[in-house]
Amino acid sequence: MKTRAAVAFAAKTPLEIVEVDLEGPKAGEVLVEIKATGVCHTDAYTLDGLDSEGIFPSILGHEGAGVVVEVGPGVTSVKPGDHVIPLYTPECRQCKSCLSRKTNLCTAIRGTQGKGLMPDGTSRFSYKGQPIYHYMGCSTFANHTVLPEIAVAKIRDDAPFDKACYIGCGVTTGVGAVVNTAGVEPGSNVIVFGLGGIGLNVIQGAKMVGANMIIGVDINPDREDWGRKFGMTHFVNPNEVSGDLVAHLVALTDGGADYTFDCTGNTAVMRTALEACHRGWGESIIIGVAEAGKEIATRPFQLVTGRVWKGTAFGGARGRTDVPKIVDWYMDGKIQIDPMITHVMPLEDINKAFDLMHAGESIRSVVVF
Ligand code: NAD
Ligand code: AHE
Ligand code: ZN
Repeated sequence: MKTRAAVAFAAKTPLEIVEVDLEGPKAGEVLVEIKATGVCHTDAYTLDGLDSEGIFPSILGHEGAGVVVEVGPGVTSVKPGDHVIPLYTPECRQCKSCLSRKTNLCTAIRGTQGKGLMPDGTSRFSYKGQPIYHYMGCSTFANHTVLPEIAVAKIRDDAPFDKACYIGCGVTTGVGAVVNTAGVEPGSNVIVFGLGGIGLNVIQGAKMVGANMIIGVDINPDREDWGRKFGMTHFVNPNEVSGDLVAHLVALTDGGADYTFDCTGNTAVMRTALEACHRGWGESIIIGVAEAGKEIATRPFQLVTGRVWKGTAFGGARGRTDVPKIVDWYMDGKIQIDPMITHVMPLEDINKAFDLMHAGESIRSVVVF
């Protein structure tokens, strides 16, 4: 079939809207009509050529929601008409990682996914006879995409696509980092670095679980109002702190935070986040994705004295199990999504979403098909 897609033909080049060819689903795969997709900073990082796994030409996008149109042989868990969210972290429930119960990082198809291919080692997309690579196993910047059955979460029919799509990455990552990865307890003091599409969801997750101080740190002063909307109690703009930022945050939290979260992808910020943790028990969670070649550093003494450095992908969520529950949280009013979606646009305008993000003017842009 033909479908409309925003294709990344090369790094550092605007996406081009073209009609691509899409092969139907093979065994164990499903064809999904994407109704809406968010644009996450990770899409920008790959388009900017900063992802060591970035491959071109490809169809980016990993924060979508849509409807199953067709299923391949052997598919049992979804059927045509089901509403689904594509999962860049699948959940096969059979691999060593899924069975361990210690991680959400299913390994069933990670090898081919990282090469921009379906599990059989081929692409379903092509343009003028040349293959176009998949991205993060999702490629939601296409009106139709093919996904392995283990990489779709079936969700309730009454959840609006243009909001539910955000649960495909940003909401689940931020709220999940608090609930699943850190396990923030009521009364904890929390510092969130970077108040964008992910950080604001960390803030609302921290508020939901009853954190005490929720300190937001951002170099964009406009983010103060945004943070306060979702439960932030204190705001720190590093550019307005005279002296050492770590010392300032440690003083503000009477010895350091119980939990800190990096939502910037900046390795210098990651160090600050670790060192702003309380001696003896503070935990710092890395959410941000750093540019290829970047490394983190700190004095080992920071860990010897009890601080813990952790990371999280997709908020530690097991997609097929947890995503439908997060959709329920949204539909029941336990978490907010609508105010964070600052811009909605047709596919033709998708490059504006990247411009708005880089200018610090959007929290989330959503493309509707
Ligand atoms: P965003 O652009 O919406 O937000 C980033 C925020 O960080 C902005 O508010 C910006 O002003 C702020 N910031 C930048 N530099 C800063 C600094 N030095 N100090 C303080 N604040 C600073 O991006 P996003 O969509 O929220 O994504 C955030 C990061 O999380 C990205 O690196 C993205 O790739 C990553 N991410 C990771 C996962 C995961 O599963 N681990 C999932 C989604 C996104
Ligand atoms: N490909 C990059 C790493 C990118 C990365 O860490 N991605 C996160 C999701 S970001 C969503 O916005 C992730 O899920 N990581 C686990 C995984 O298996 O990819 C690189 O550095 O090579
Ligand atoms: Zn993302």
